[in-house]
Amino acid sequence: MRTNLTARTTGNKKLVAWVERIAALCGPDSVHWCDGTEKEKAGLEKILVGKGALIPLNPKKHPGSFLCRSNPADVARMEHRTFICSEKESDAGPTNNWMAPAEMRVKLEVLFTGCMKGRVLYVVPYSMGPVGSHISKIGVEITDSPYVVLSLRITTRIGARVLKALGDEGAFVPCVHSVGAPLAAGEKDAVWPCRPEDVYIVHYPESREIWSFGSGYGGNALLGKKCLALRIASVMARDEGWLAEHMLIVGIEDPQGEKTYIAAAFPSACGKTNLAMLIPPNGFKGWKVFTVGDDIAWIKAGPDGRFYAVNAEAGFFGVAPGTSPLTNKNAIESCRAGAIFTNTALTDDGDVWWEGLSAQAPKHLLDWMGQDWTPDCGRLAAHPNARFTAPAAHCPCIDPDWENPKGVPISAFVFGGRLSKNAPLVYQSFNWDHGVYMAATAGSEKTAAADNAEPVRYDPMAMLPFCGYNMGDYFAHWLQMGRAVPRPPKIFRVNWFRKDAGGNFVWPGFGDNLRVLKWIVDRVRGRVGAAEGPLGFMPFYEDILWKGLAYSREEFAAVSDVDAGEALQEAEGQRLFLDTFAKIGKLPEEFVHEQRMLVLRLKRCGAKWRLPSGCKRRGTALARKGQ
Ligand code: O2Y
Ligand code: MN
Repeated sequence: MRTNLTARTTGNKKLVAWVERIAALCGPDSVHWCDGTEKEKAGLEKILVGKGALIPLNPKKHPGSFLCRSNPADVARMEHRTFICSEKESDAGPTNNWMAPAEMRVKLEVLFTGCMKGRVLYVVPYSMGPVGSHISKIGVEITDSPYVVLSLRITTRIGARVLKALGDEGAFVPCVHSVGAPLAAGEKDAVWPCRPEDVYIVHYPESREIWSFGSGYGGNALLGKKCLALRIASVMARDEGWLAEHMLIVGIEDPQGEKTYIAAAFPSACGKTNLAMLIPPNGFKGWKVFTVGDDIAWIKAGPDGRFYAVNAEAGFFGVAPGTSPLTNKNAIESCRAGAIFTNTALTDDGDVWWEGLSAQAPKHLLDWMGQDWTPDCGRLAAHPNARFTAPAAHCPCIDPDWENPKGVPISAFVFGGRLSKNAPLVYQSFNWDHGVYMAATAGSEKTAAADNAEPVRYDPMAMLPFCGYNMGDYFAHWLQMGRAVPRPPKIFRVNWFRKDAGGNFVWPGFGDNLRVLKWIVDRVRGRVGAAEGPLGFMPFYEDILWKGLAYSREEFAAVSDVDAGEALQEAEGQRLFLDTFAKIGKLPEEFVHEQRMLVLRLKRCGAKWRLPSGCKRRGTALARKGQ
């Protein structure tokens, strides 16, 4: 077997022995240790362009960028094929797929034997978090997909500098990935090799290993992202006393130059990347918003007792459809150069296009499957999960401290979802435990709900598909984390998606969400008071900066008022959801208490809780309530 470097490239004996073992199992034609250089990148691009897997885009529109079309059966994360193989089933918990590790290892041994025949085995050392940061971790992904190598090169830090940071004795998370399509001698390769019928995304939390077979797409194959940075890291975080969260990190700077960092968790389809790159609305002269990360935050207590967060990633893997210069100019700019687009459409002049990019679709395109497409053909041009992979460093609003190895200090945690009824625009928890309860009962309405029986898909901390251990223990870990530091961040819930009886959104969203974030900043800085509602502390109309937006007191009431009957029904939904954990003895007692208090407050507040009028003069509300 050929290898481009001798094992002496790294003195890490464990790493070398592991690579040799996996190479012997998978039987590739050669082994390539990735150094992360431009030369290596150019070589991989040449291979992929040569076989038609990457289409170079018009260099005037997107210099150094490519379009890639996946197999139509391999277009998204596959939760039903994702497993947490802990020794005990109870350690995976009721929200994960589990299989006994010994049983899974037998299955994988069969699948991986000879699976890289005819291919190159790439060894990709990568760092999640800034190289060398005390919050960062090193992973090494073995993959037979050059597309994965190029994508990891954007979304993480790879190569020689990572091997150097690893050193001879450093620990790494071993990640094995194969598209599962060995090639017989002389056999022509598929443009997107994969084996969708045999996909396995497997995590062994005790030995901290990841194995992925059969898919080349996104979270299934870029193992640093959901697999390491969330599922395995959540286990590490539990054991080591930190938090690995599905959160964006955003810095808000006021006109005086004072910056406040917020970490926010949302389930998919809630505009997380848009919030991370928000452009201040009219009326916010002098305000600036900076992006630290759009998807994954690793958070540790600092020496001053505050929580500090790093973005675990180095790039964005954002949903393309719906992203436009109007909805997210910064994302569009981030992927202008050096980007990989997957499953978007291709214009006749070598540009990419997707639904929502422009008001008018081009007259002719090649769709995400390479078929001729016209606006009247009745098909989508881009796949709904089409993605752009772009370096975070290209984001015009990237925070100057986004690679600070110390992380950035977090003042508030925000949890959201997509809820059309009753859930208010914003409220703050009464205390840490109440905030953790609010986070654990966040969720989104099921998009295709056929009935009203269970309209909310609860997604605690937006971690349902990503928590690598029993979610009941995860709740306890969160409760404990707040006690471990003297000044834990304040906790808020938001909902941008409330609708009126006619089905229209009652909050403008996008840049105007800064009005809510500003209130959050004012709360954590002790500048404004709040009304004590049944769900939490709520903003007075007077304490929101309305400049540049005509939004009446009545309209604000329509996003803030709480219908007690509906909220009690929702509380019952929460109780039923949490009962899953109560039944296995994993529901924290604090949650039972919070649940009781919530019901009690709702029963005492009358049929409808209405936001009281605050004081006309700014800041005086502080003296009234909530401090
Ligand atoms: O379909 C995929 O593989 C991507 S899923 C994803 C990608 C970027 C950020 N977040 C997510 C997610 O599912 O939360
Ligand atoms: Mn995500």
